[in-house]
Amino acid sequence: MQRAVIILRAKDIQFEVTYIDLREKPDWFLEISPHGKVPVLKVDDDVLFESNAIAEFLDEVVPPRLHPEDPVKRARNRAWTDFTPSWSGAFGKVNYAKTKEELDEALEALPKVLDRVEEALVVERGNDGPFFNGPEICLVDAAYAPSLHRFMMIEKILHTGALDSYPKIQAWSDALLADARIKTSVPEDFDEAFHSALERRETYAATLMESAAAAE
Ligand SMILES: N[C@@H](CCC(=O)N[C@@H](CS)C(=O)NCC(=O)O)C(=O)O
Repeated sequence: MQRAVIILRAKDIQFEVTYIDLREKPDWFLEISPHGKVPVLKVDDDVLFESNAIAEFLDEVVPPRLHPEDPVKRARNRAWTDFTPSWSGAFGKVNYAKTKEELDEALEALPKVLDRVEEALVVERGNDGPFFNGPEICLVDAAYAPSLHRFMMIEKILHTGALDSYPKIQAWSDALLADARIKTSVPEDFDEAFHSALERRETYAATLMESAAAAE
């Protein structure tokens, strides 16, 4: 959902957003979402689903173009967007680890994705950024920002230092999270909702949050 909202904001498109309680999906949502998943985008009477399809649609119909004009660069951007399930899966294992052991295991696996993206930021870009392709935000930024956003929140609790040896990713993350289009891509109660999800999922991060609160 956040990724679609970032793109809508980057293109200054007027929209209304309805957040869905995924534990209690309303019937009207299940009727329009073929896989019962978010996001879906309703455009007049048409319903689009799957983040990649929605992103590509928005980029085709509303300027400014967020994809590179060069077809080779565009294909490589698409390839890096296709890598996001591996990327967000690896971060998800850190965020939602239930025990210290699970956390350590997840942190040990994280360099597998971090190494590849750090290298991509060096090799693909050839400039100082701050975004994936350079000075302008692009669809790859919109795809990676949600995981970085959640991880930086987790980092305030876990202090893993996982990005310390990845200066390009750290700088990219800083630029993304400082950007108004990304800052305003989540609901106002996002921090609270994320922390509640950590508690509900009985994560290791939630136990640290509880200990910190008890010590205050
Ligand atoms: N491949 C889909 C994945 C969407 C997806 O997994 N959405 C999650 C939330 S991030 C969801 O709706 N989960 C609810 C469920 O699976 O029941 C996309 O990129 O749009």
